[in-house]
Amino acid sequence: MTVVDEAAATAVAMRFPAGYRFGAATASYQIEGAVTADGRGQSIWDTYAHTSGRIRNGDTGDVACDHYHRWEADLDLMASVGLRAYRFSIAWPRIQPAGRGSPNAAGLDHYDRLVDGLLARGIEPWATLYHWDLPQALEDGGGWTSPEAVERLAEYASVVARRLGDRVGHWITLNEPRTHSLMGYGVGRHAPGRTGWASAVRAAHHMHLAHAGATRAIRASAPAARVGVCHDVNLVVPASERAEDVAAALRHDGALHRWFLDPTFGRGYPDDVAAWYDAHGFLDGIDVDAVRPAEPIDFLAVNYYRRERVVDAPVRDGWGIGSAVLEDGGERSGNGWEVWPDGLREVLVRVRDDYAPAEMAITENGATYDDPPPVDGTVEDEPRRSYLERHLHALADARDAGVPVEAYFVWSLFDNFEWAEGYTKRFGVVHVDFATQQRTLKASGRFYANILRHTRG
Ligand code: GCO
Repeated sequence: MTVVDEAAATAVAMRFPAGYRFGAATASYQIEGAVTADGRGQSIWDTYAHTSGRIRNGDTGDVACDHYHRWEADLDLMASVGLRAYRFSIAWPRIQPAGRGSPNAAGLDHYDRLVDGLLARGIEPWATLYHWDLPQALEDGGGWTSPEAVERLAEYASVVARRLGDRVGHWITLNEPRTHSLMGYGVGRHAPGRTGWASAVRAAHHMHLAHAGATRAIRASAPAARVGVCHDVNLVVPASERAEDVAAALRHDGALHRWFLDPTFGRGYPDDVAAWYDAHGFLDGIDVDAVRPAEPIDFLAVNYYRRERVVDAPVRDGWGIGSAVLEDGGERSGNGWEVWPDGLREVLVRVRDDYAPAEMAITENGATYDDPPPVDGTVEDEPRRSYLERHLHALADARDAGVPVEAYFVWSLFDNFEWAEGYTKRFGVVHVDFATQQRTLKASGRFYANILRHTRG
């Protein structure tokens, strides 16, 4: 740690109370590997990744970070960084290999040990029930476009909560239903690779209902649990003052954010987007009122990465909502996302003003960069360190403005399987050599550890 880094870490740390919940996040398919171990069933990501042409370089999550086997050493690493909380996801096909019925004991045992291992190291477990690895058997029956998925998620939730609910205090039902529905069931760039805006809207509809059912199921088994759902919220702004761009930005924000946030807070779907969808036939066969009786949440989990500058764009073949995001200009991270630290504050303030959640958490925030290779036991990833520093100041600004954001999780702990990008995009504060499985703390990770040291409770 250089003198400059030390001063920067102290400057961040002094803006947070002692013991503030600083953590890191991961997701099962992105890190676990061991896809056939101990009775795990197949997920839509196994199928998708093994379909030629889908993933960059033909990468798959077959091995990933091999975390399923290395979890103990990985927990030691988390403890050495000083993490106070860890957000992980549970692989549904390890628990119910075919997506239904009696659980696979070995799968439950794995997460049981993981949770105990976290608690033994003083790290608070935050469990995401579903981070996109749907059992393939359910997809074969229609996946998220079928109402069957709603019932299945509730059954799975109750199995898991019965086993872990006595020790896991924070539950996130779904990770980013927006991304999962649009990318997986709309543009086909994620598993299961289905296309059509109507199928995405239908999938999202069932995710809303499934979140409510899973929330009830968790509470029935773990009455003290705090339950939330995770939405990704970018800062959306019109790229110009032209009325067309302003209107496009409103539609864009409506389809990507309000379509998800409004039902979460019991408001049903937003009228403007519903009218657009209706006019395009995207709501055929959907009972829009079914999402109105929302299940209250204890906290809202928000993933924040970037700003989107939106322009008006033509709708082709009934596809989309007539918006496009500018792909150049401004500061960009390694996958082209615009880096806009103050957007973290703006998004939190906006969500607080519009929806007034009792509590919030940033459950993902981070960036990919073309890191240099490890040298002398470290990776000099100054751009990521700086990203982290600036976003943590924005988080402190939001807290200073009275936003009740009680935890922060960096995405991600490890370099991992970045979905369609395979292993080409590294998001970790820990470098992973995928040939040797060697872990190396990056400069950003040292910086984070230093902040954690200075905020020790
Ligand atoms: C997400 C995903 C992560 C991604 C990250 C970077 O929730 O979008 O949770 O799995 O890896 O966002 O793209």
